[in-house]
Amino acid sequence: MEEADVKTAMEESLARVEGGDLGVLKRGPLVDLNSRLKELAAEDRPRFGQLLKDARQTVQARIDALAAAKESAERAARLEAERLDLTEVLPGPPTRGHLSLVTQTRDELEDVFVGMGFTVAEGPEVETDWHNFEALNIPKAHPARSGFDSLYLDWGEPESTLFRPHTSPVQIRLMQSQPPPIYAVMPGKVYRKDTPDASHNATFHQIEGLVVDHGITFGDLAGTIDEFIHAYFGPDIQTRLRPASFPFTEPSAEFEVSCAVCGGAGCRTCSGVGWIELGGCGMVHPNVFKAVGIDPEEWTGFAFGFGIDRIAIVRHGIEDIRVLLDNDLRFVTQF
Ligand code: 2U9
Repeated sequence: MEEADVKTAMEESLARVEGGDLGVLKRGPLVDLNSRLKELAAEDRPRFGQLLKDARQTVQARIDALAAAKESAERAARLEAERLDLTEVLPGPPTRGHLSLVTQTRDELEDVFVGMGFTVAEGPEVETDWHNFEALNIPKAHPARSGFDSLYLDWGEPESTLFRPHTSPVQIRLMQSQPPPIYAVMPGKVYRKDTPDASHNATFHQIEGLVVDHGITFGDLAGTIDEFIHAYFGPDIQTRLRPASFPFTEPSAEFEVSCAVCGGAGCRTCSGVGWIELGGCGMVHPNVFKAVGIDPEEWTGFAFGFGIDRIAIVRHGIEDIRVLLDNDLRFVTQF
């Protein structure tokens, strides 16, 4: 081996690097020379060893430079491809955002109930099986459980924790945290394992109410519903109650309003019947009171619940509930 061999091997290696072979120090002429070091006389080996090392360092420096250049070119290309032009200036005065129709409706409903002497309570969106079902007189085997299409979390025991499918567990927490009398509404987001259609979203908003006091009757319930419906929809709307069945109330009822679109004559919005079902209500079941340690012999109460999204589309004559979540500006800017 001559010094010239090292020089030639280095030049060839550099040429291969320029040609794109960035692995030339793993398999290439300098590697071959290195393996021939042992053929040299012992006194020559250190000198050639050093020469080869210097040559490898020169080649490695070029490899590093090329790799860095390649990476920065790729990055520049990626940035260019992903570039967003945020400089567009729309003609006319700047537009301002506003609260969504659902939030506006929730605020209006809260105002109505606060005006009637209710407080507003909130609770967690992820609930325990006990707060959501057991305490509400819906034990494990109850057929109503399957009707909730619940979304369970992979957390703790199987089916012990879920996204709440209604805001009723907030009433349970409230009754546990303070003694009666209670006059409260609970608005909030709820989750069901539903396929969205024109009248259902899988996530929607409810507002429920709870009154617990001495001597509360079904008449108080009917009067309260009538009052808030007139406060929200205006004086021309009629309300009515029809018998229903819920595990957490007894007796139970559904409440309906006369169709705002046709005035009760029958149209597409009310499916020709002149009435639109808004929600459910009833007298709090004694088992629910027992679960939270309230004596059902001393206290009575009523509860009601309805969808905020639903009441908003009825009030504004919107045919498809899904537009509430679409964020389509043609819809959003109308409210
Ligand atoms: C407690 C006791 C009783 C709340 C009630 C309903 C009937 C009801 C649904 C209507 C449409 C909600 O938006 S919706 O899916 N609600 O039918 N809710 S009685 O009863 C309670 C709640 C809590 C402790």
